[in-house]
Amino acid sequence: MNTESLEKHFNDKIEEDIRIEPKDWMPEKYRKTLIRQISQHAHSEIVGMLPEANWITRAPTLRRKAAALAKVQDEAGHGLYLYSACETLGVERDDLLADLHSGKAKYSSIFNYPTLTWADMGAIGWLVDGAAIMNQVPLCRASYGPYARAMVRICKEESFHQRQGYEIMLTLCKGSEEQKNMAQDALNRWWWPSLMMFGPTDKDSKHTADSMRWGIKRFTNDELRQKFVDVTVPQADILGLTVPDKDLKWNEESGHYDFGEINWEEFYNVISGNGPCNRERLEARRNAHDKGEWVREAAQAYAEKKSRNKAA
Ligand code: FAQ
Repeated sequence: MNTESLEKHFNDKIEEDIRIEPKDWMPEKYRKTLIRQISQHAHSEIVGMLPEANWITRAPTLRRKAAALAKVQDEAGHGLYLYSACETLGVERDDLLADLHSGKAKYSSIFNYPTLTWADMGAIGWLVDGAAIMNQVPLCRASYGPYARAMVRICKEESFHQRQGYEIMLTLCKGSEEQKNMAQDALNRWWWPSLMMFGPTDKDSKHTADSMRWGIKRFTNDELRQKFVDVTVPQADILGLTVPDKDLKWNEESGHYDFGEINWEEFYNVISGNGPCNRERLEARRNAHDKGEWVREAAQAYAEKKSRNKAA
């Protein structure tokens, strides 16, 4: 088949919602977009372990400690499924990691904010995992098979994380005045960065049009952000907390909440490497990678020995 008919075959499959698989022909731009999005997503899961890992040793009870440990381990697993999905597109994991460690590759803006109190564990689960699920459930229907399949399992685990985060918030809000204030303070600090997770406005998004056409993204950044606000505001009401947005108002006509303007200058500052914790996060990742070298070498030596024994 020539390029034109290969392209037609690809477009027909997209049109009919038939999954694209690793060995299928795909346009170079589609492949590059997937590598960019999936690797950024994988890096986000791996860097996303750091803010919460900060609280494992200080969790208030054994039950909370066990849940925090399990959550952080889940995130490591998500990163690994996503790196594997990305490798099916013909890239090497070492190269992807090198791009993360050099600061070339992006990861979610949200993980560049500090976790100052235990209530931040609740706010991250409730808001950050909540935003992640809103964005990721539609990715279970992404046109690229390995990505969509990885997302199914990830979403199941993220929804558990969201619920345990909300339960932490609920416990704090039913506790002492000091605990409730801690919960409000965490909401104040995490609300706007959570809205930024959905990316630039549709007007400013570079990749949305192509990604929607190819069935990678099923909703635009603004559509998902609006859905998140609509489901999360009533959850804040149940907690008895105030969303830190003076312009937030139910709009009878549209059937959605109107909300205030996001600080886009802050967003672009964070994604260009100048957020409150960017340097600290990259430093921690580089250190962990260097310290893990002996583990990778041992695993490699073991795999080589096994295959030699098999061949003998
Ligand atoms: N942070 O043209 P668009 C999690 C970049 S959840 C940093 O709109 P696109 C779970 C974007 O990459 C978090 N960069 O791009 C968890 C592009 O840069 P480039 C991860 C951002 O791809 C929970 C440029 O701005 N989730 O980890 C952000 O169409 C709790 C222009 O943007 C995913 O990655 C941002 N917030 O839409 C773990 C989901 N937003 O490459 C631990 C999959 C945009 O041109 C604890 N990804 N940029 O230089 C997506 O759905 C999309 O990639 C979007 C961005 C929606 C993030």
